[in-house]
Amino acid sequence: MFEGLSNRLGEVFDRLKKRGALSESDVNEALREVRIALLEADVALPVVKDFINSVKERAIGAEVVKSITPGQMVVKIVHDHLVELLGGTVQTLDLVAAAPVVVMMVGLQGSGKTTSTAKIAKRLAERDRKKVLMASLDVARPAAQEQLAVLGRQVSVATLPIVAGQQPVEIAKRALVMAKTEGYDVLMLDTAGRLSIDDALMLEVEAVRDATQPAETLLVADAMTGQDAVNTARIFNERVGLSGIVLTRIDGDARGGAALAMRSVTGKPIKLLGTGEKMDALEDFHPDRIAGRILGMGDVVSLVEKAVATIDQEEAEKLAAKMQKGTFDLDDFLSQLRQLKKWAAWAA
Ligand SMILES: Nc1nc2c(ncn2[C@@H]2O[C@H](COP(=O)(O)OP(=O)(O)O)[C@@H](O)[C@H]2O)c(=O)[nH]1
Ligand SMILES: [Mg+2]
Repeated sequence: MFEGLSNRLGEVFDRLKKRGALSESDVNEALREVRIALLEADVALPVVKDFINSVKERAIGAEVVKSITPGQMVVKIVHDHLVELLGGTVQTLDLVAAAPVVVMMVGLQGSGKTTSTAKIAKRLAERDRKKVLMASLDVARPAAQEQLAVLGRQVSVATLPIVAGQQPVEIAKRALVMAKTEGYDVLMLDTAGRLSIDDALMLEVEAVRDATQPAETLLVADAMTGQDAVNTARIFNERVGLSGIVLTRIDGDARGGAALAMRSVTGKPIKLLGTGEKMDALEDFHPDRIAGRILGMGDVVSLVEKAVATIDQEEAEKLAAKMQKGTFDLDDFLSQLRQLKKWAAWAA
């Protein structure tokens, strides 16, 4: 995914890179293209507006470091804002709680809940050496519980024995008892989905939540469904309260908009990506890598970072020399303050 956006922005920035100085109208022109690209990538309009406005604020009148072009500077500013929009840093599962730690998986039917449950369980068991129990609460589809049991055998993770006729909350409570008495570290609950959001689904998920107090409530959303996935995330977050999002099928040709909008619409981080049907097709969500992929310009970004670091280093050395000679004056002090302000702005 993300290729359309990357190509589109590539053309814009190629044009900018050929220019020496960057006027306000250049910035506006570039950002008009960015705006269209983001909308075409299926990013919600309010998200796009906020993004463009904050980039504009920084781009116009931003000091252009010597040895790079204004266009490269704009690329870096757009990149940094994309990273922010995507959540800043990697957010991992937070399983610091009394065992058994409950992880509840929610989402629409077919979004990849059962698959992701098994993938996460496999990773926790193999990489983090956790003792994991999985339980399917999906009584709506006849073979759903058996599907999880099959995956459990495949990844060597225990599943709760199936008792015919039990309802989701009963199953969840039984799973919790088994997890406690048999010393499991993590209990993963794979809830039932629906084709679309309805009240019965929400009530069921709320009841399971209240009965098990999950440390993590992860929404599993299909990236291919674009704006619908964003709406699903918003509603689940309002009704159930999410701690994170697992975005699946990013191996498909989905537009990147869902990933971009998810975070700002729900305020909740994307924690994991589903990258295929295999049990190890699971990745951490790295905002900087995704932003790099969207822009397709990682080389420019690192070039600017190096240029900024070099300038800062030169300035610092000059000042150090002055201080040694005792010629450090108020102007120097001011330039130090400016430097600090600049760093603060980059870091913000
Ligand atoms: N290509 C791809 N397929 C996926 C991914 N995650 C799940 N699937 C497939 O999507 C289908 C539905 O997944 P499932 O876990 O049963 O969805 P559930 O109804 O939410 O439990 C299955 O055929 C999975 O193999 C993914 O990240 N990439
Ligand atoms: Mg399922």
